[in-house]
Amino acid sequence: AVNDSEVTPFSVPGYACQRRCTLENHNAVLTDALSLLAENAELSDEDGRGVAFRRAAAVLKALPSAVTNMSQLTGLPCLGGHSLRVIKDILENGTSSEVESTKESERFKALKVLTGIFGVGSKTADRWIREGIHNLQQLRDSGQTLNRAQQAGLEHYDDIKQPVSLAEAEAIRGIVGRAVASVSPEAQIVLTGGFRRGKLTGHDVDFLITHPEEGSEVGLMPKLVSWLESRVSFYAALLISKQPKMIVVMFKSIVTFSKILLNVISGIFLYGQKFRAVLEMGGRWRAVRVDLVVSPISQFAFALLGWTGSKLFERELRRWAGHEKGMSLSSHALYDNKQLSCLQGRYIRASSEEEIFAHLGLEFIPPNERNA
Ligand code: TTP
Ligand code: MN
Ligand code: MN
Ligand code: MN
Repeated sequence: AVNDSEVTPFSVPGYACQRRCTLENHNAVLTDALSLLAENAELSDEDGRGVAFRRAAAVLKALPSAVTNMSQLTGLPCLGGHSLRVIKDILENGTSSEVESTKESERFKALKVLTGIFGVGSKTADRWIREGIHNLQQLRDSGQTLNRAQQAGLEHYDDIKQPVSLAEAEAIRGIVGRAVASVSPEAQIVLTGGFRRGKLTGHDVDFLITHPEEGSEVGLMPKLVSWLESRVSFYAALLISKQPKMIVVMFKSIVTFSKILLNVISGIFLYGQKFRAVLEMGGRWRAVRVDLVVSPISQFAFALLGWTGSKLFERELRRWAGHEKGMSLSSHALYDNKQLSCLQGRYIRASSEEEIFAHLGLEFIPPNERNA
């Protein structure tokens, strides 16, 4: 007789933003395999294929138990023929030949190593590979011109590859928090990204900074950066007393950019700032990637939702907004494309994540269940 669980198909909604997905994953072998194929597609500039594998992996992550039989997958969304073949291969043989051969391929290995350098994307890595550069030593020997971010990325490669712990993230919150308080006493700082979703490690630490008074956040980022840059040794000393193994020795700004959106009719200025830095910490010195974002309070809920992730959850929220609601969601605003009468009315205000979900007609999903 066939076991009940083997014939009862699973059922999940079509969009990841409709699903509650904690860090508990009953199908890690399958989702690791699909994630690797997604990564390979993304590194090969095949974003469509990458998203398809990510969506398939997210469906499996959301299942309440391990898949043991293909018949359980009948009717599940986002599982295309390719993903189903990979799943079948693993259920029948323990591994997928496609995944194993991808993992072992020289091209994939080279793309992973080279794009693992902060500041190096798949296009640059691909160019280098075509010039015969497959590893860090070959890159160093090649005499390629590297920009400032890439130089720092290469110099701190091993550190940046090493996951950041929650304890390190909290320590960095302490440093950045004190810096923020010094340049703007009322400003607030929130840990976002994977740590807000309950992860215990991350590839970086993400912070969102805002000020309770609209407009007072303007100019905060450059002040914050120069404050940190000018007081590095002071902070090193301060931190040693609290966290013996972690000393801030240097703080470098690597990339800055700002986005400006202008709503002409209402005169509301929508803008945001994102700042990426390499925070070098020592004892044993180590470099940690830190992403800082400054948001005006009027956009704070959108920024918080947009920077908490996961990446797929965010993508699915935007897809839901566009396809199901005729709205545009970003980390700055929610815009109703159907409101044609009055331009001002198209922007939908929200002061909390709960309100944004409600505007989108979605059940609120708390951060720790956004691990799609
Ligand atoms: P990441 O820091 O890349 O991812 P993470 O924190 O989920 O994972 P890890 O623990 O490995 O660091 O991105 C955090 C969120 O920020 C993610 O949902 C994507 C989002 N984001 C960007 O990365 N770039 C952007 O420009 C915007 C608007 C959002
Ligand atoms: Mn479970
Ligand atoms: Mn992160
Ligand atoms: Mn980040």
